[in-house]
Amino acid sequence: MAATESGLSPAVESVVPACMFAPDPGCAEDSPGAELSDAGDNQNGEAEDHLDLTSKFALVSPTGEQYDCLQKQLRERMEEGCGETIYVVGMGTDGGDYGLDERDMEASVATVQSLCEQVDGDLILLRERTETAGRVHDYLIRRRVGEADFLEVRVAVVGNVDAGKSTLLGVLTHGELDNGRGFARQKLFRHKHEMESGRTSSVGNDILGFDQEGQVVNKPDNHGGSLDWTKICERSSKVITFIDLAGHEKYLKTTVFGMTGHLPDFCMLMVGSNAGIIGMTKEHLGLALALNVPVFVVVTKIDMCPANILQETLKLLQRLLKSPGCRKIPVLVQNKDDVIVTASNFSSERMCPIFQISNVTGENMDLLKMFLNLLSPRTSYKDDEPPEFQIDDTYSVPGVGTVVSGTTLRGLIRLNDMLLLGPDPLGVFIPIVVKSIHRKRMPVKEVRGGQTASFALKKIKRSSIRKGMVMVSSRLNPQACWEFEAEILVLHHPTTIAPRYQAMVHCGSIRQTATIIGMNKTCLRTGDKATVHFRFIKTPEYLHTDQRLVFREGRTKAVGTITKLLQTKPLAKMQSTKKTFSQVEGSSSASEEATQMEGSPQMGQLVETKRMRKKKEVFKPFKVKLFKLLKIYIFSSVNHRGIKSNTFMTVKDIG
Ligand SMILES: Nc1nc2c(ncn2[C@@H]2O[C@H](COP(=O)(O)OP(=O)(O)OP(=O)(O)O)[C@@H](O)[C@H]2O)c(=O)[nH]1
Ligand SMILES: [Mg+2]
Repeated sequence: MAATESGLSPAVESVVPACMFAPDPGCAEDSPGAELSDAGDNQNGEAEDHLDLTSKFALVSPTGEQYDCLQKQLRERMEEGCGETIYVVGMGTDGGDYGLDERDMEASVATVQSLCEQVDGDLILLRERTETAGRVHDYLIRRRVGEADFLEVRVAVVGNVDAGKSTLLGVLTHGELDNGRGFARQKLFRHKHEMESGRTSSVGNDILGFDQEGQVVNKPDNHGGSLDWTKICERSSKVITFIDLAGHEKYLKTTVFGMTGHLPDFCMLMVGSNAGIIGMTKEHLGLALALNVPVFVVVTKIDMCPANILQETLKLLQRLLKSPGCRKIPVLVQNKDDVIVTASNFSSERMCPIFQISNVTGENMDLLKMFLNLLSPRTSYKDDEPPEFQIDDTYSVPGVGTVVSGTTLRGLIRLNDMLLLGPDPLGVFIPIVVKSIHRKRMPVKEVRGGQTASFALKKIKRSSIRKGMVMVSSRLNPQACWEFEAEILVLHHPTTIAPRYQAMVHCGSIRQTATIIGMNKTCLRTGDKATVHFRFIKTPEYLHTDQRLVFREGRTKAVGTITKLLQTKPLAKMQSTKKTFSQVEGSSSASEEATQMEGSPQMGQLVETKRMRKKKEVFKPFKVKLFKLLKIYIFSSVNHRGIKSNTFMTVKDIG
């Protein structure tokens, strides 16, 4: 388990072995009633001092009262882990030796089994080991879900170009090894040019399903080699959605969008062992850190990398992870025990597990799969909150109409629910009915917080929806926002940032250029922190305070948090002509009125219709002229070809 055992060179020995995180009798609480330490979070026997649940014998024959406490404790932990938790039998936090004899173990397991039934969960044995005083068992307790339900975990895959991101996803999801020449990645590409160049340029998606026992359920279709997402979801109790991102610098904007807009729970940073920490590796790691997404590292291509180069890469990697900018604890994962220890401590965010794999030979792939199966979503959601859905893509589906895809940020959305869609360029939200819901291409009746989904919408054109828009409950009385204040930290800028500086703001699925209107300092340099007043240049957006944002342009990068939402009206100078401005201003205040009328979407629609009518009136004469000119052009071009010679109009005919 330790690095030295694996024969690594002394340089790599300083990468922390996973066993360091295994609970240590010496660090257990002195008093039974003391608060649990971080390391002990995932063990049984915490708190409840008067019942002494900290003892390893607590599960052997609990009294009625103790049983109720254990059950309550398990429920809370399942809640925290969004439906699952790792439970250790045979270990207490009272400082005693670990391990139980056979009889006590049997009795304890029976208790856990009965606790599991109470919380409607399944008990899955992860590992058995022998400690000083006997046996210790590690179990995964996972809540049972119906056929149409599954736990969803999103993992963003980042790393420099050619690190093997798409290849690894191809190998994991399609169960076929790579040939080292781009075979496995082909299934992940969305565009023809990606197929031709081998380079990912868009945000790709693929899923990996695990059944209740932790076995992969993905079975590609024998003919086309494509995956049947519906079948995978039906058989799975947990589905990992991979967000395959582009490694090339020229697609950085898309990669940042993938990280902010697709709300990943975790980030898998890929490093080619032979190439090392090059190109976009640090950039992507910095992005994950800025967005507070826990990172694990996968070092690929170990089949073709000389041992000394691999050691060098690992050495540089751990130096980078430990650096003051990252403050992570790199942990080398080399066996199943390491996987369990790292997975149960991973949410602490400071630990950074490192896997070394080969997509060609499949080495260590089982460890990575086991780790993925043990990852739990990071946030739990309540169904009674007013629903909010963030749009990250739109489609036009023949026979269905406009479809939007994105993530449910909170609440519960049901079929035929009416939500407010917006904001449009004037900051208006319009009522819209959810016609059908698909989750991972599977038709469902409802989606809840933390789940990605696509909705077919009624009576709306795809062109009127853009990424970054939201669909929210009318209870929220949504307001569009042109300006906001944020606390930002400049990670990099070659010179100084001053008011009127413009850069791209990424915030959730919002991606729009914003201007700095003011700040609490005269100028900003690399490393500076400030409160900055921003204004979007094109359209108002739906924002929240406390949302994380990334502000970037070329090599300039700043990260921050929104602290205040400001003015909701468009500025006069944003409009191009005086005439249209007066039209727009009139309508904008009307639209604002509409959005302010809580729970009256019909009224919003009415104002919207009036506004549209006014606009139509203004443009009518232009439209007529344009149409006539077009007619002349068509007739004349027809005439040129000598098809019809005497029917075309002249300019005089327009009148
Ligand atoms: N020998 C060997 N080759 C690998 C391995 N993983 C990936 N490759 C090869 O490396 C090349 C690049 O892999 P990709 O999966 O396209 O890399 P990527 O990280 O997705 O690259 P971008 O999408 O451009 O960012 C392909 O030719 C793969 O066949 C591995 O473990 N061993
Ligand atoms: Mg790729």
